[in-house]
Amino acid sequence: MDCGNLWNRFHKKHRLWKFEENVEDKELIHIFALRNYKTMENTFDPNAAAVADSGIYGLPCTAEEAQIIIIPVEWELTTSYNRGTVDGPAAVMEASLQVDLCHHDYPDLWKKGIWMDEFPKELRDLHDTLAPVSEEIIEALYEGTIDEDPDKYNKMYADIEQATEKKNAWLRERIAYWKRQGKIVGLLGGDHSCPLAYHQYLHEQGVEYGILHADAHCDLRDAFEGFKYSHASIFFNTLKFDNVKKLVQVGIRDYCHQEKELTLEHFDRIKVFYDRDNRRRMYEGTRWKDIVEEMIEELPEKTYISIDIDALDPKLCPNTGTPVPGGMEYEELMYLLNKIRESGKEIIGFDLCEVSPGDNDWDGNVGARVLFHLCGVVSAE
Ligand SMILES: [Mn+2]
Repeated sequence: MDCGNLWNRFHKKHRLWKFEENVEDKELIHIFALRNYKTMENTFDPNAAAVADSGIYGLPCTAEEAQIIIIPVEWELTTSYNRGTVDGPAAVMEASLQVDLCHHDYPDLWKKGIWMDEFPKELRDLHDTLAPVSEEIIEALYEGTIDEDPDKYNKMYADIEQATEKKNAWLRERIAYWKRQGKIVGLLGGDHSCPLAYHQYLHEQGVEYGILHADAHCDLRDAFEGFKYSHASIFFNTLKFDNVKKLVQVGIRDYCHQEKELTLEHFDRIKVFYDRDNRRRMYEGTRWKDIVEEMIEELPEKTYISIDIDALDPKLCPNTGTPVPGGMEYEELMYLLNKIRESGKEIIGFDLCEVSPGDNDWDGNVGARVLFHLCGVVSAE
């Protein structure tokens, strides 16, 4: 797959909202929005194939009509193994057009409207400028040459930190903007460092909540490879906010000693349902239903859902940054998500990260379906 091309097509579509300085284009946006509005109300056929230039999942709704807003975050400066998740949002967008709209559990989901927001080109450009810088750092770490020129590398680390803070500030404002309009807001990564901005926003709002975190990794490292805002540190950074009452992790099967010690030290705040333990309990006759109920019991009334696609068996995400054998089956995750909704918990936000396109559209296809299901879960009455 030519990711550059995919990215261009995606941005061509979404840049429609970005030509603010150009009146002619503004009019075009208006006409475009109006036509889609009429189509959604009167003639949209949810059984037909998606047409080119329609919105995510082929839906014709405008941002105003949509109940659910997905903010794409094209960012992966700290990915240490396979890169590519920066193009995850474009891959999910593209694959979403192939998803049939009659959702098995939430058949009316499409009527609620899902809108893929913009990701400013200047932020993507900033990312692309710094990607080689972070690659050089990781290379120097690997080669053991990082200490040879501390000033140079400190400056490089600082540039990446600064850029990430700029991106996070933009994201916090964007989340706040849509929330003020009563929208349900989800983030689509990018690497797993991306949702930190969402937790910063919830901290600013003073919301007390818990997090259901599905992942192969704990992501509890106190910085990784020197990167403060590493994908492997998202929950170390998030747990610094004392309004985050509980972290419930599931699918975990690859972690370091430091992370395990942290979970033991903070056993009242971090509950890990290790993949191998879950699996062995099931081999011995415990039902997935019972394990899921234990997870839900740990969660406070307000719950945020964070999904790293690598929580799933790597057959479902072969191109993700750090695939690990084992993992959850697709339907186990769907079941867990449904049970959270059925429990009556208030789902206050969500993200899906680490979807990474390879040379076919499989990872995007799975990602688009996980995201569609998440949208059903968060918008169900
Ligand atoms: Mn992760």
